[in-house]
Amino acid sequence: MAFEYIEIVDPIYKATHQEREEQDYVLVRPTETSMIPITLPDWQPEPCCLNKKFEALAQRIKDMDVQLCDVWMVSYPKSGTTWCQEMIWLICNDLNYEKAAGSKLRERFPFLELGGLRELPKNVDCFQDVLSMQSPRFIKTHLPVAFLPDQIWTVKPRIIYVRRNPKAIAVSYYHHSVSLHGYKGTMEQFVHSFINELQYYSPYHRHVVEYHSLEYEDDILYLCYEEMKKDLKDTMKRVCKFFNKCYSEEQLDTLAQHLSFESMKDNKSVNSQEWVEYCLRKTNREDKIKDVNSQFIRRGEPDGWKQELSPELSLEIDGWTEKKVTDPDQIALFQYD
Ligand code: PPS
Repeated sequence: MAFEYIEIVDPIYKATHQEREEQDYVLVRPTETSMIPITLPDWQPEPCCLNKKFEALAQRIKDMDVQLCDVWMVSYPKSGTTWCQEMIWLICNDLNYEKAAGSKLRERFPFLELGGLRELPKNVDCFQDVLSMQSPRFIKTHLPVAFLPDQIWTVKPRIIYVRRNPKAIAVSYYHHSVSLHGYKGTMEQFVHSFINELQYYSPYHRHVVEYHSLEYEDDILYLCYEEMKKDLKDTMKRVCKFFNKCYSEEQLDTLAQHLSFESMKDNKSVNSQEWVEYCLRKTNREDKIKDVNSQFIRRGEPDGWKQELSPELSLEIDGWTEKKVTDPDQIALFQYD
């Protein structure tokens, strides 16, 4: 077995997660990691918080065929993945806005392990969608390094990794969990379970550090949500260079407009709003459909967390980062203020 499954006994988890729609959280520890080209000394992957459903997918993902022309978009949840997916897909597809509008982002760029996290509608099988896609395949995953297919490390397709301020992630992830997972706890309880590494895909810092410690030559591109907010065109140009694509300034301006928060929010092909509505209806919370915080493309601000996170919780997140990240080379990955 390449994975070990560990029951969660933490009382915070017990107190707040039992009322979730999905209760079967579990810690998963990869045990076969010799192929992974990671530069961290004495590295061992930590157990990752996932759902028991993932057991049916874990080995299939590990053993899946990888293609050189695959494009793998990787992130910890709520880091700006959807924003990057739309940017990458358009840059790689000759800015074909018509084709983009004609099919949902989740079909153009499926979420590999979604079926291993939650119950999906009967006709949806995201893993199969990836396997049946025509090349080049665009694949979204939140999985940590040690869960990726073994063939990644020999075939070496392009990987794009995006990171975001953990305080912004905490707030965004809380609202996501309320609307999509029926989370019943408070923001404070949520942040505490995030700090205790008991949200899906936690531990957060290890996720970021491991991807930034790969020996993967020039085939990985690192992006940052806050840098995209500051200068989207600069990030777009880096992505174009990574994929050997060349567009005029005018074309890039049009793309920047297409990727703006306001435009993405109104774009049914990318905003996953029907998925949020499906989850709210399933749990008899139709009244929440119009709430600002139920919108998948919700607030889109780098500093929005300042209005939602108490100073105490903000300090707790700082203390958590200081405890988890002591290597001076890694500290910069978590400096946002
Ligand atoms: S997920 O569910 O993990 O795939 O979510 P992810 O796409 O990674 O992150 C969602 C947050 O990204 C914000 N977002 C944007 N911000 C700025 N500009 C654009 N165009 C944009 N598109 C998505 C989205 O609003 C979520 O952040 P919050 O802070 O909740 O608004």
